[in-house]
Amino acid sequence: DSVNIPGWGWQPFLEDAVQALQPLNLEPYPVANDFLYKQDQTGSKAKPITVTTATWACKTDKFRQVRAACVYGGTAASVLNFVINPSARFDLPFFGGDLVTLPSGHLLALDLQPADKSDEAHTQQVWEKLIPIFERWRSKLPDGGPIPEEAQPFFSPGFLWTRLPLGDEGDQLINSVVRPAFNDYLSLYLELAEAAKPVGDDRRDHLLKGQRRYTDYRAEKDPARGMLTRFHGSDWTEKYIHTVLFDL
Ligand code: DBV
Repeated sequence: DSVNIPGWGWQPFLEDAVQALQPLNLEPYPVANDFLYKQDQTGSKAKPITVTTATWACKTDKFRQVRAACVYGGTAASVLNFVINPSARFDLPFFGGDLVTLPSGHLLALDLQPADKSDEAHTQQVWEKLIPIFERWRSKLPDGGPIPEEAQPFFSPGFLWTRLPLGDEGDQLINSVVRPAFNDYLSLYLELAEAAKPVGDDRRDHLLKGQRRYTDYRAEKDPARGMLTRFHGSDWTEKYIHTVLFDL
């Protein structure tokens, strides 16, 4: 029902998310076997490191796809990339969480990302509720620094983005700030989804177009491409990105 990779540090976050989704009627979201659990060796011949990429996915009546990409390669990498893709029948943003540990430190991103940032009917109600939550947690974290200009259309003003050092100091902030922030963002998202009413065909088509722009951008610019290619090869990685991670 969840993912179990021995030693994987993001397990509690995925368990919180799966728990929060429990009240919904979760249906299976099929993922081909080769992408459900992929294990390879990386590193040198003398010091091989086993890397595992596992995928958890489901859907509901309002969510086209809920999926977690979980990567664990010991000290080399540990990632939870968690995305909720709403059905275009509902005027909802995406839920996006990117929790990344690399030898250089932690990179943490949380957001409710718009399908169309310029559309007030799509953004205003979300941002009103999101910004107070964002302010509360942002004040407790260092800023993650600039993100590419071209990525701006896909982020909300509630984009929580930080880099933390490895070790006790980072771990403390992950437990006391990042985990509750993740849960606050997710519970706001689920609250918005619960209240959402189906939209008409024209609105659906408009939202779908925005969702496609977002998904195409994420697939094209996936920052994990290099890492996944190193771990599992380019054929597997391209298929994973296009048919599982960003499959709209
Ligand atoms: N990012 C993904 C998927 C991943 C993943 C599917 C399966 O979209 C991991 C794994 N993100 C990942 C890795 C890195 C980042 C970085 C491995 C480090 C890349 C590296 O340094 O080699 C947020 N993630 C990033 C960066 C940003 C985001 C801004 C830094 C990019 C850079 O410095 O070039 N990802 C981005 C984002 C969301 C997201 C806003 C949604 C909230 O998932």
